[in-house]
Amino acid sequence: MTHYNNLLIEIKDKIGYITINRPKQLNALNKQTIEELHEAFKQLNDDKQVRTIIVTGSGEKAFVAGADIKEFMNFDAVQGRELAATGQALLFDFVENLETPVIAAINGFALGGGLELALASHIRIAADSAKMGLPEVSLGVIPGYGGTQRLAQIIGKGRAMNMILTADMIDAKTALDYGLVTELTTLENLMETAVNKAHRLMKNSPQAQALAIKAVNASYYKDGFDIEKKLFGNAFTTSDFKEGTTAFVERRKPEF
Ligand code: DAK
Repeated sequence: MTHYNNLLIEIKDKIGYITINRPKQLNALNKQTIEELHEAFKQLNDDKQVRTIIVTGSGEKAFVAGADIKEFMNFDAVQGRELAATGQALLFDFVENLETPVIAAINGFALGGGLELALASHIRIAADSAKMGLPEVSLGVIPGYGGTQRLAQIIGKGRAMNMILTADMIDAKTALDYGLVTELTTLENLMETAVNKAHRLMKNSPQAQALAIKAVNASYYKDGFDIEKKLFGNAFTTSDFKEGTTAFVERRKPEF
């Protein structure tokens, strides 16, 4: 099996496990992790022994606390736009359109790109201690990995607008009320709950499930994803982006 620096991979009882393993950075997605995730999802999807994939974060604190702010803070508009497009193709669109069902087991903070990864997954289960949000506008940028589209698709435009414009996190109970996740459990029982769900899925036809994923997704492809990429790139030219990301690194509140 391929060696990964930032992921742990395991296959057991027809379930493929992907654990994002950068706990010191709260599993933030840097470029290398996104590339490794692409490889891992591809490898597990191509392995016909694997019938369901569970993705989670290592440690007790975070699923994924977003894209790696320290990495993207110096990007310009062209880099921002390109990286958004590459990231979506490699990971977010890729996962959404995978033939093998993907369960996101949200064990803690799922923020920005982290929530976007969960949104691209087919089923979301969370620990009752988890917190979710799209804090991008607090950094002077917008969700660039499909969040403006998929969040609204899943929880409705009004709630999505509220979450995106306030940049506030919601707790797990609210996420369940919103239908952002379909099941809550304790952190201790999270993996067991995800495994039970995987076994439930595996009773059904994988070929039909692959077709169903395609069919459900088909009704959601509109220009929105392309417009998001373009506007995301534009955000990198603003003074607010510079201020927002610099304030994060300097551990102070941004002044917009
Ligand atoms: N990136 C890099 N490092 C991060 C990080 C992140 N997103 N989140 C946390 N860390 C690091 C912290 O800097 C800290 O590192 P050290 O200072 O120890 O070296 C360590 O993880 C522990 O974090 P805290 O000390 O902050 O832990 P707390 O418990 O106090 O707070 C927190 C937990 C989750 C509330 C806080 O860490 C936090 O607010 N994190 C940032 C959340 C966030 O704003 N995430 C980014 C959302 S924006 C792009 C495409 C998409 C995007 C960007 C670019 N391109 C294509 C270019 C998407 C952007 C986003 O995801």
